[in-house]
Amino acid sequence: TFLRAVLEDPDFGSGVVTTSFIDERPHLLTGRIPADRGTKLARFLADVTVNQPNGPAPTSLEPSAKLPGTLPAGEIPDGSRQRLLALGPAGFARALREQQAVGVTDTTFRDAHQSLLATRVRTRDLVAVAPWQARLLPGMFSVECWGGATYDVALRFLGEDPWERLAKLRAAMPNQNLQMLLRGRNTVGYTPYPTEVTRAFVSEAAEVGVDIFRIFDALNDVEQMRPAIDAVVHDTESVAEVALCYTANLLDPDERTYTLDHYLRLAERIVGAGAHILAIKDMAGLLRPAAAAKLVAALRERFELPVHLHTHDTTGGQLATLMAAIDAGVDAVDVANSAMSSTTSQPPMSALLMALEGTDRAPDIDPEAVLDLEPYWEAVRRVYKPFESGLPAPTGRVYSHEIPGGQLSNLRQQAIALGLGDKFEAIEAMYAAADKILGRPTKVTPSSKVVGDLALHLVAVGADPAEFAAEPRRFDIPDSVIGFLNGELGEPAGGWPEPFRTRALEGRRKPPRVTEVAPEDLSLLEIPGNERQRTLNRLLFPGPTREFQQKRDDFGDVSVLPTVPYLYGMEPGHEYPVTLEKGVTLLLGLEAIGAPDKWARRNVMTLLNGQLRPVRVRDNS
Ligand code: 3PY
Ligand code: ZN
Repeated sequence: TFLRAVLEDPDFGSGVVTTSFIDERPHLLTGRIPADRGTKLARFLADVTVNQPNGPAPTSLEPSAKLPGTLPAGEIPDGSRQRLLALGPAGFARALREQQAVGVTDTTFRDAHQSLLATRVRTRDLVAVAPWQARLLPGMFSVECWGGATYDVALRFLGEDPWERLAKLRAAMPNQNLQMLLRGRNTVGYTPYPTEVTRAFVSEAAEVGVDIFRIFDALNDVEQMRPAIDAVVHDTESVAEVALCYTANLLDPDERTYTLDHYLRLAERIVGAGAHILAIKDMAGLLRPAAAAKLVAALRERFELPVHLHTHDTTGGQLATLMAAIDAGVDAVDVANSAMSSTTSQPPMSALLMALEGTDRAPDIDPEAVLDLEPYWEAVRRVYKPFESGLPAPTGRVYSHEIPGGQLSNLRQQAIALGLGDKFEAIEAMYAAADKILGRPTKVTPSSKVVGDLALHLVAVGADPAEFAAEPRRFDIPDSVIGFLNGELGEPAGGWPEPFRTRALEGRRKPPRVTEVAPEDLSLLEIPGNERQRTLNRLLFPGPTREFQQKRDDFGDVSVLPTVPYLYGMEPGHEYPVTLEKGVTLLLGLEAIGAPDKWARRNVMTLLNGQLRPVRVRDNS
C-alpha cells in the first residue's frame, strides 16, 4: 500500500520528484536510516539496476552457495608458508630443489581469471573460498593471487583497493605462500618506474603478504629486473623467483635468436642477479613437451636453483608439456582449478594430480579436495560470464601468432569493440606481421601490447604490412610503438629491426619518458602502511586511483556487495545481505523503479532492512 501510494502520487508520477520526496512525507516511513553507508550502497545498486552495465544476470546464484559444506573444524594445518618462515628464502628454495614431489602453484586466484575473465573476479569471491583453500590444500607450493593486471583492474573497474585484497587473502590463508607477478621495473604497470617506486612497492607487498615474487621483464632484460630482484633479496624475507620469458621454439633448427643457448645465457644472468628460483614463463603456451624436457634438464644441470614452469593451455597441449617437464625434473609447475583452467588459462589441476597419482613425483595434495572446490569455481565462472574471453576451444594458431594467453582474450574484446569481431583471423595474421616488423621481441606485458597496438592500427587503417615495413614514414604510428622503438622498454634479444626502426623514428624521435618522484612522495614511500599504499596507487595509476577514490566517496566500499547485484543490479522480491563489518549486516532490496523524468532521472525505491529508501539515478539508456 505504501508503494502504491508513492507510485500513484501525482508528483512522483510527473517525473519532477526529488530525493526529498519521501523526506517531505515522513508519514510514509515507519523508521529512518541515516544517510549512511547503506544508502550509498543502495544508490550504487540502484544505478546498476537501472543501467545494467553488464546486461541481464546469467545466474542468480552467488558462488558462495557452492562452497564445499562446512569449513573443517580445528586449527589451519601448517603449509608451505611455515616451511618458508622456518627455512628462509634460500633454504626454502634448496628444499624445493631437493624434494621428490613436484611443487604445485594454484593460479586460480590471479592468472586464471586474468586470462579467462578479464581479471574481473572480485576480492569477495576470492576471499570466500580462501579458508577452504587453506584447510583443504595445505600441500600447495603457492597460491598466485596478486599482481599482474589485478592491481590496475581493482582500481579501474572494481572500486577496490588492491592492498585490501592482499591483506584479506593473507589473513585467510596463513599457511599458504602467496605469490604475485611483478613486471620488473614496470611493477604492476605498463611503463618503467623509478627504482624508489619499485623498492617501496616490493617492501609494502612483502609487508602486507607476498611470500613469492615472480619477477619478469617483457624483453628478458635482467637489468630491468635488477631493482626488483635487489629489493626482494635485500629488503624482505620473501622469495625472488625470476622468470625467463619463453618464445618461439628452441627445437626449431632455423631459430637463430631464441635458442637453448640463448635461454641458458639468460638464466646465467638471472642466477647472477641473486634469484632464489628460476621460472620459465611460457606466457603464450608455445613450449612443447620435447623442448620443455630439454630446457628444464639443461637449466637444472647448469644451475643449482629449482625450476618453476608456468604455461598457458591455449593450444590444449600443455598438460603434456607439464608431464614432460616433470619427467625431466622440473621442481614446480603452475595449474588452475579445472573449472578455471584450459584455453588461455593454465592447464587443469585435477588432471595433473590424477596423472601424477601413484608416481614418485606426486605432491602431497588431496585430489578429492581439489575436486570439491570445482563447483565453487564453476559458479564463479558463471556469474562473471559477460567477461569471458570467448575463446571456445583450443587454438593451434597461437604457434604462428604467439599472442600470450591474457592478451588473446583482451584482443578479441578489443576487436569486437572496433567492429572487427568478425575479422579476428585478420588481426591474428597482422599481429604475426607486426611481430616480425618489430624484430620478433618476446611478447608479454607490456611488449605484447606494443605488438597488439600496431596490429590493430594496421588492420584499422587497412595497411599492407609490407608497405608499412618499407615506408613507415607514410603512416601514423601508435605512441606505444614509437616508445618501444625508442628503447623505452629495453632492447629486443634479436636486436633492432633496421632500417625499419630508423625510418619509423625519423622526425618522431621523442625523448624517453622520465618519471620522477616528487620529494614529498619519496618520504611518503619510506613509511610502511596505508599512506605508502595510497601513494603507490597514485604514482602507479593516477587516473584510476582518482576514479577509485571518487567511487569510494560516492558509494562507500562496494567490495562488500554480493556479486550478483553488484554486476547486474537487484531483482524485486530478493533481499541481498550485505555485511558492512563483523556483526553488522544490512539487507538491501528493490521495491520499484519510477518512470524517468525529463532529465532521464528515475526514482528507485530501494529497501534497507525492510524500510523504503528512495534514491535517484540517471538512466543512461
Ligand atoms: C601480466 O603481466 O599480467 C601477465 O600475466 C603476463 O603474462
Ligand atoms: Zn601467465
